[in-house]
Amino acid sequence: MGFHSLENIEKEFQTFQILNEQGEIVNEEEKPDLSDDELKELMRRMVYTRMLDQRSISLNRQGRLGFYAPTAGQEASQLASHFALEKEDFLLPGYRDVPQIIWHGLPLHKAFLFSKGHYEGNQLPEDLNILPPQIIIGAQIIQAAGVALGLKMRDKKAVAVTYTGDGGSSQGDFYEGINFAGVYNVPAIFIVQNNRFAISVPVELQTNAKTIAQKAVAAGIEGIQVDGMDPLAVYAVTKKARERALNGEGPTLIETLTYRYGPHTMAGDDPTRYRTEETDNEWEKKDPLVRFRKYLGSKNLWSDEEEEIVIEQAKKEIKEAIQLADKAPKQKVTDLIGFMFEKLPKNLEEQMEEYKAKESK
Ligand SMILES: Cc1ncc(C[n+]2csc(CCOP(=O)(O)OP(=O)(O)O)c2C)c(N)n1
Ligand SMILES: [Mg+2]
Repeated sequence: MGFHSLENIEKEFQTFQILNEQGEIVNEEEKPDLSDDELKELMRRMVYTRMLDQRSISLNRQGRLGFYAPTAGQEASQLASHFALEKEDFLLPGYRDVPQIIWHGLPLHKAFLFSKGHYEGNQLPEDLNILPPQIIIGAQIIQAAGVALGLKMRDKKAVAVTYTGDGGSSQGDFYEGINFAGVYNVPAIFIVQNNRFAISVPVELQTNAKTIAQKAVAAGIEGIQVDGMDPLAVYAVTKKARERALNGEGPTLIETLTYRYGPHTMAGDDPTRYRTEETDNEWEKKDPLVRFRKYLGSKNLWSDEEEEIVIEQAKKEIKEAIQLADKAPKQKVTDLIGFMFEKLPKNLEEQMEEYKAKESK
């Protein structure tokens, strides 16, 4: 009667890997065609971003940053996928995906202003194809389908790429978004970073699906599960998904198996209450930086000295950016209202007058 097809489908979704935990190539055939300089650049970005994460956490603790969702552990998932994209591609990030938009071109001080809840943090350079990080879980999936449809209708050689988490893939918006992306055969890439938890809820408690990648089947689109701690594998699948999209072959759902070492956000959750030290250790052994360092080391492409230079540069730039963010003018309600509309509706006109009077005191 065909009732056992689920098992067959699940078998199709094996984790794709190129570089194992020891930094050895285990899948020569699929190894991406990256030059030595490109390999080093990807390593540089991961090291820089790990430092940015550490500094952001301490700046948050000092009260100099506001909202912050830690990223350590997810560097391959975030940066190797982004490394496969081009400037003309549109990014629709979630709140944890600030590194990707920084590497797409968002000035660091703007990222800090976003964290501080300052409106200048969401005023983006015109030529930068990004949307602000989405806080509503899953909402960016539908928007990505829409942006991709727009790209298709305008005949642009670009893709829309969105990121969400395992939790995000349980939202209605997720299914609606991938469904319509499939219907309209749009150039979209949906990246689900499965870090195994939605705040404290383990993935097993929010979906009965064995993989998130297999959710693509119901939408009639391609899906693949990849080792999200393996920079080469993440790069290769994203690159391929982009090529497919540009060839008119439609959207791809990529599930990256990854882990966040830190808390969900800096707002006070305590991971020790929902994760064991054992699991943390198990994932830290898979670390993308350690793995890539070993790989590049074996090719004589990376040294401690080079790493130190990147760390020092990151520290310097972070310091300058936070100083610049601190100098941003105090936010005014009149500006906030003013930015939103070319012509104010009646109720806001009244509020504008009220706040003009207050601010002039
Ligand atoms: C629609 C909606 N519901 C609930 C929340 C509260 N919330 C914020 S983050 C989060 C967990 C999301 O987990 P996941 O998608 O796995 O992403 P991760 O934080 O692990 O990167 C929840 C439930 C929200 N922001 N939006
Ligand atoms: Mg998650």
